Amino acid sequence: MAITNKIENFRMEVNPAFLAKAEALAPALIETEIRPAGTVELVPQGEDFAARPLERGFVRSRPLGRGDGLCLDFGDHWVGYVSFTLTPVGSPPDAPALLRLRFGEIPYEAAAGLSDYQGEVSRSWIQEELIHVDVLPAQVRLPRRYAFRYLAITVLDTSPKYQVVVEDVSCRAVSSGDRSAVPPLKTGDPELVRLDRVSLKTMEDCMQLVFEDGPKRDRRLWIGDLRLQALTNYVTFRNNGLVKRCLYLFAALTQNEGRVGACLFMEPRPQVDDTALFDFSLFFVSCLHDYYEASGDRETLAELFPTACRQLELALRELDGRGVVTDRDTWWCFLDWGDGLNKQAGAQAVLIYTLKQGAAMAERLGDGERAALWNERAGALSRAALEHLWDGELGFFVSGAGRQVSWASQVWFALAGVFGREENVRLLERLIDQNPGIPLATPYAYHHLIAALMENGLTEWAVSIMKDYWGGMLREGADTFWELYDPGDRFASPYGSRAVNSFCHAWSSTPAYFIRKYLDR
Ligand code: RAM
Repeated sequence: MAITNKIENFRMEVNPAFLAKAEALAPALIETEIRPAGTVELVPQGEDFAARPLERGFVRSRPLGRGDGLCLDFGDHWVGYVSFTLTPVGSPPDAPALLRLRFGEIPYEAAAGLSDYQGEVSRSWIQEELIHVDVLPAQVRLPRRYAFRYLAITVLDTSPKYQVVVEDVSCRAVSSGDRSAVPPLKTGDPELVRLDRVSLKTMEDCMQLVFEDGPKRDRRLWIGDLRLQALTNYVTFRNNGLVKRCLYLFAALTQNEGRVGACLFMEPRPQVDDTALFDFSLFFVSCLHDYYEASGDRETLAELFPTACRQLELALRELDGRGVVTDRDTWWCFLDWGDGLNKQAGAQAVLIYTLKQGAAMAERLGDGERAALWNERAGALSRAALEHLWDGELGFFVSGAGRQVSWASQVWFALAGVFGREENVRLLERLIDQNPGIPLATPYAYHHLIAALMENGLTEWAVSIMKDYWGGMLREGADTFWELYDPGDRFASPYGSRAVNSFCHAWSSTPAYFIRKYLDR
């Protein structure tokens, strides 16, 4: 299925006053100069590569001629701008130097680069450059921002008469996440400490002028990702201004009829993409609800509440005669990247979940009429779900014409609170016990499983799954958490190639949220 759901006759609706508020909240980027920690050798391991340490520290390379190279290790994941000096040795340079640079968040990317790329999303995301340096010595300043730990430099050619030395390599790392704002952890559990540390690094590298989803790809503001980043932010970096800015951006730049788009681009000017996703538009409601709960900022709540209500109204238009969200066979709702996942049941649950949040916000604003309306709709949708999507014999919610049973549907219904706690617990226990149908594919979807378990008091399971799943990435050497992790398949990708997966993806940083919200005592 094409990863696009372009809305028809798309046009952007702009609210200049909201846009101005968002612009006024643009954060300053904190810059840190990072030097390579050493050099590594990229060693093949089956189809994958590992980084084997060579030398610690790096000052300058030996003279490099045609076909020579080295791989620098910056010691951790960074997002920033790289520069280095290229000095000729031998005869006066009688030809340009031609270099190939491969940046990698993981060793595989630094080793494979563009070669053999067969994926579905653009190969232009792969961080590989060919550069000519005409005049030597030269200070090379790369104009692009990279997300990486490894930099493999290969000299494709100099000339038989001279070689080059690479020296003074530096990365100007950027982030709007201020580490000094992060409260210290209390727990002494070493696994939780590690999960928290890597979550923070993931968050930090995704905190730029907005909350980016991933600094390698797509480098933009997706609202589904924002929701989880914001939750983590409230208990870590505590940059509420950045969340507020993102909320105003989404409200300022909507699609036709005031629909909040799935994502925004910030350059060359802020604009909404033409992709619409049912759950993502509704997550404006959640983001605003959670922002108010964390900040108590009533002025923002009052100003943006109409945008939230608009998302609920638009979603309610999608109900069929039974009060169930109409299924479609396009990429109309996200939920997860699971292969063949049917979205109908999950979408229904997200709508119930956000209607309840809409009602809670209306109550906070003293708008009893609206609160009653959204509560009434949540009740009607819950009854319709129990009548048409709940299969009592199976003990699971089913989705779509094929009555598909998936983890995502059960998890979202547990979060939507259609049942009381006891029944929720039984549903989640049955789910884990029977392991039916379509599994969860991404840390984003696992977040919702952990949230459902935590909220229903199944803390031990929540912790054990979190340690197992996110811990699995750590055991595979993750410096930051990944967009997609399948413990059984390192090469899994929703995009047809792992080379374009993001290995620093903010939606995966929620262990810090769970640890700090539920476990840090
Ligand atoms: C991908 C990104 C992003 C996600 C969307 C739905 O492009 O991984 O994080 O929100 O899909």
